[in-house]
Amino acid sequence: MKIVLTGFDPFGGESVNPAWEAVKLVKAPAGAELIRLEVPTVFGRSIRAVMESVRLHRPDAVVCVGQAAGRGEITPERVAINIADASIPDNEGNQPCDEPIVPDGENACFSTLPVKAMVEAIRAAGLPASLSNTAGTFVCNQLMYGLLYHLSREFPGMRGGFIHVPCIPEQAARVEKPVPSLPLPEIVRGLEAALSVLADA
Ligand code: PCA
Repeated sequence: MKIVLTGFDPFGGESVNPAWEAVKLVKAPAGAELIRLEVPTVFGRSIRAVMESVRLHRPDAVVCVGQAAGRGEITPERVAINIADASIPDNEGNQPCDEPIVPDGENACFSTLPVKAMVEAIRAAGLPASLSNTAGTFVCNQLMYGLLYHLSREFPGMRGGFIHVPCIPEQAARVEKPVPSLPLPEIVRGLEAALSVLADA
């Protein structure tokens, strides 16, 4: 099986994004091939970059990964909503307010990844995980929505979805207020556990 695995680049003044750092290190599950892609934290461009890779590689599944500062667990996302509402600018200065991602799109798209089994697999690996019911309203939610919107129309049957990961301790060490974090090797292990579910399915 082939899996496109994406991670966002640093944003919001950070110098690293644990999502891309982890994606670079994740080992493919037995019998699977991983295609890794660094995605710009930019509205619109991120969807185009991921769909370009999907059209080129025709994978069995697409798993996008992003940073969720403030979360202490690895959180597969259940749902993406059709709204872009940014509290900070993206990496090209875009800051949409209450804008639909796809003007004629459905209000929400559900992940087509086995999200609950992924949560169980991450926990079984000894790491904190829970199912999230909101991917926010910034670039991550927008990418997840755009991915699922396009997959349902162009590649029905191809699985897709999103996983948010915590900050790493090196990021938490640079700020005054307490931010939960998980060391990078643990994030990598958690993502490997999640992907193993896909390979076993
Ligand atoms: N996290 C942001 C965008 C890029 C990333 O890694 C988000 O949760 O929207």
